[in-house]
Amino acid sequence: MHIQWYPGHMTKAKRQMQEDMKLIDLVIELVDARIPRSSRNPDIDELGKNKARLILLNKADLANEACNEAWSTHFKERGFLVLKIDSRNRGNMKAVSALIAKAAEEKRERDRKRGILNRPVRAMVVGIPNVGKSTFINTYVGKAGAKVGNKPGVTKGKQWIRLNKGVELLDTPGILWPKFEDEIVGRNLALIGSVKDEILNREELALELLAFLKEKCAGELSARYGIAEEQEPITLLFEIAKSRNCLKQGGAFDEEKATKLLLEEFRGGKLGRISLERPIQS
Ligand SMILES: Nc1nc2c(ncn2[C@@H]2O[C@H](COP(=O)(O)OP(=O)(O)OP(=O)(O)O)[C@@H](O)[C@H]2O)c(=O)[nH]1
Ligand SMILES: [Mg+2]
Repeated sequence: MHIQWYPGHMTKAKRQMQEDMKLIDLVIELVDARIPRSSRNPDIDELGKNKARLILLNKADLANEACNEAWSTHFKERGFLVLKIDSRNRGNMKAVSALIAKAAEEKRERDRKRGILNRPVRAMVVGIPNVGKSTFINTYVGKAGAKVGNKPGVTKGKQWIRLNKGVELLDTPGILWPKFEDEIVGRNLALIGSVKDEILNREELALELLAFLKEKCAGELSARYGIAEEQEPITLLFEIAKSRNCLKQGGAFDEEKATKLLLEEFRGGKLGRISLERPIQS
């Protein structure tokens, strides 16, 4: 499935991020724990190459726990400071603070040598659309300062959130990249809801999800919808429409409604904690 979504505000946002890199000490990169590979913007490594780096595996509550562990190890082995979190949960934020402090040690040392005391750590929060950047900032800060919404493209411009914890956070709009090298990356981003739904062929996406679930997560579809899994994706979709009584006017089964329902339930974790990617064994 060929998917591409790079609206104008993302080009602008990327330019702005490049500009703001000069002002910050640390890049906090949120990736989606269900697709840590596909949700890493390749531009970030280049943009943040001389900065301290932190990776948060966000929405870890929606991803498979064994995969979360494997991904944490994967990124740690590559020299990143990593934490898996549910950004809506305040209880996770103490560990984040500790990690930010660790990431900023070098900066503080540099400051000390130059006689600067207590200059706050400035961090830019980056990541793909809808990954939870604004939610993370609000929970970390303890109040709703940044606008949040369950669709991609909610944050349109940058916004500094100043804290009295010695940290300043910069919220940024989620950005994608002009071309996905791999079609699977586009598919994965669409499945978790980081691509605007209006540009997608949703039924095709649902069929790809069904094929994936049937193969990699045996039992989940039958547990949720009471259907036999050994059927073609298109039949599975029809079976879901049947089991959930998705009907058109006149009584025919409505695949479009079933598509919507399936994608929403997957995105909301109703089908269980499902990771779409595992680290490649090296
Ligand atoms: N289950 C779960 N949902 C989360 C988590 N973090 C954020 N969300 C939800 O994800 C949706 C998107 O959150 P936002 O904070 O607006 O995402 P964003 O990265 O700022 O998005 P843009 O501004 O569009 O780039 C909201 O519905 C949040 O409630 C998490 O850790 N777990
Ligand atoms: Mg936002």
